[in-house]
Amino acid sequence: MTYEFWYWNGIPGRGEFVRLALEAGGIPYRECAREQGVETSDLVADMTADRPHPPFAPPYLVAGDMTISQTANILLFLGERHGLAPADLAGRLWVNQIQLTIADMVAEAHDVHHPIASELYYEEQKTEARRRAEHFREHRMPKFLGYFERVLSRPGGWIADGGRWTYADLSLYHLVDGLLYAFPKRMSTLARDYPQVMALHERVSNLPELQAYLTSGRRLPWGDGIFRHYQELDGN
Ligand SMILES: N[C@@H](CCC(=O)N[C@@H](CS)C(=O)NCC(=O)O)C(=O)O
Repeated sequence: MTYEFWYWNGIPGRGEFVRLALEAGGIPYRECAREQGVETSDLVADMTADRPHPPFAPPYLVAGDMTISQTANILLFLGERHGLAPADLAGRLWVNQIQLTIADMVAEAHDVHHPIASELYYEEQKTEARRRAEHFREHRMPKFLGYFERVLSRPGGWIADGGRWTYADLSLYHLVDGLLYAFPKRMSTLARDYPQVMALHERVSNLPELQAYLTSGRRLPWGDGIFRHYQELDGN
C-alpha cells in the first residue's frame, strides 16, 4: 500500500518525524501537499472532508479506510505495521512513551517563540518570548536532554533493546537537530553534558537507510517552523 501523507508544504515541521520513519523504513508514500498543483486550501479541504475519524491538524496519514493523525499515533501505527519498534507490548509502549516526551519538548520549543498565541506574529510577543527562552534554555533543555541521556546510557545506545533504531530514535535525532538550529550557543554548552544524545544524533545522521533522503531536496531546510533561530532567544 502507498500511504497518503499530508502536512503543510514548505517546512519540515511535525511532518518530518513521520517522514523520517517512512524514509528509513523504505515505506512507499505520497507527499500529497507537495504534489504539483496542491495548495494549502486542498490540504484543508482534505482534512475537513467527511470521514469517520477526522484529524484535528496535520500531520496525518491516510492508510486505506483509516485516517490517522497525531504524530505519535501515526508512528505507533507505522512502528507496529513495519517493524520500526519492538513487537512486544512493553517495548511498544516504551517507544511511544519516548515519542510523547519528544512531542512535549517540541511543543515547548515552539512556545519559546510563540509564548502567547500561535495566531500572533513573533514580533507581537517578543518580550514574553525572551522570558520564555531564558527558562527553556536554563531549565527545560537540561531536564529533557538529561532524561534522554539517561535513556541512551543503557547498553546498546538505542532507545529500545534489540540493537537497532526505532522510530523514536529517528525522532530524537530530528529534535536534537532542531535544537542545534534554534539554539546553537546553548547547545554548544550543553553538548558536553549529553554525549550519548549527541552520539545518537550523529549515528542516525549516518544511517545508510536515510542517506538518500537526507541528501535529497525532499529534506527541507529549517526555517520559520517549530524550531526557529532568533539570536536574542539563544544564549550560553
Ligand atoms: N499534537 C499534534 C499537534 C499537531 C499540530 O499542532 N499541528 C500543527 C502543525 S505542526 C498545526 O497545523 N496545528 C493547527 C492548530 O493547532 O490549529 C501532533 O503531535 O501531531
